[in-house]
Amino acid sequence: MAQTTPNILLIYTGGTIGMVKDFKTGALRAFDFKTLLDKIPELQLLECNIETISFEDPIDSSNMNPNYWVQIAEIIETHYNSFDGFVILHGSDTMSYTASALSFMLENLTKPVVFTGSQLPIGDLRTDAKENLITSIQVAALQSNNRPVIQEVCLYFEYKLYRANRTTKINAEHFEAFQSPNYPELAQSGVHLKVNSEYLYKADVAKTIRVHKTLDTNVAIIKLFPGITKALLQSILQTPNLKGVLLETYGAGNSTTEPWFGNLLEEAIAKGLYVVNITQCVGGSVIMGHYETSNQLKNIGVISGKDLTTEAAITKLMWLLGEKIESKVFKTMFETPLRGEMS
Ligand code: ASN
Repeated sequence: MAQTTPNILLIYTGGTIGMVKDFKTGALRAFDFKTLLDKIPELQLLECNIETISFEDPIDSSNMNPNYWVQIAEIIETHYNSFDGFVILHGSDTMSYTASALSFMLENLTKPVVFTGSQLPIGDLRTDAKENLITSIQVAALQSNNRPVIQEVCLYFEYKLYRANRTTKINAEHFEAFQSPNYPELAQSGVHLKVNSEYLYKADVAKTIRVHKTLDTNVAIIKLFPGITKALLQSILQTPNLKGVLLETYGAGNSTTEPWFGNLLEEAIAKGLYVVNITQCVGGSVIMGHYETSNQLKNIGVISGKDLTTEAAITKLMWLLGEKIESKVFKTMFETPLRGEMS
């Protein structure tokens, strides 16, 4: 079968990657993405057609929020049939949150959506932006029998391609800023681009894409620490309209067994609050009931977040709440892998 040239849409949302240094003043300023191909001539060597769309006001990703996630999802939805792959340029700080959210929002995705960014601006002499950008485009353009090789939301950074909803930012300075602690890399970039096909998400190509745009932000993350007070937990649980809580527990999902702690959670769950148990550990999984210190959580109906990252857990919670999933199936649905986000 003759190979057609892939069409790639590059969506610029902001972040360090899109900045250039003004060599006279030394100041960093946003880059005009319309002239991207002139500024990075190497892109013309890639065997694909590239078009770009930029947020009107690019943002530092610390200002990201679900309204912007919907904006990105809508850009992909509008252009879904005209492009073979999408590359999203995003600040690294909250990239794992946005990319995890998009993995849930884009149901039946059969094309690559590759998030990337950089630690140094694209105009910096020692920048990591060029390699990240060029390889991300190559990954998005990979085809086999005129079908995209990657059919999921992923994140490319410093020579590694990860499943997006398995990633977390682990370093504020190193070029290797991300990690996927509980799932293997999807590809490595060296002299060759090595795709680990056995770990790729197997999309059902017969289904059509469905874009979900309602996210409920009435959620909270409570990180346990030795000495956490009843007053603190009580005040968080009394937040008006609170519908879901991520409890960041110790180790394999363990918490204090002081009665006030379990009682407050039990009361809140009885009133309809969803409480999800995820671990503070970078790697590994929650196994409620493994220790006595997690038995009470299991018995009062706490949901197991298993080996979800915080980023995937909070966005899955916002999304399932937004979908208004019935309470009797909410726990089962949360505990089921829906986009390869949990083991
Ligand atoms: N603060 C920047 C951002 O997340 C950091 C970066 O992109 N490296 O937008």
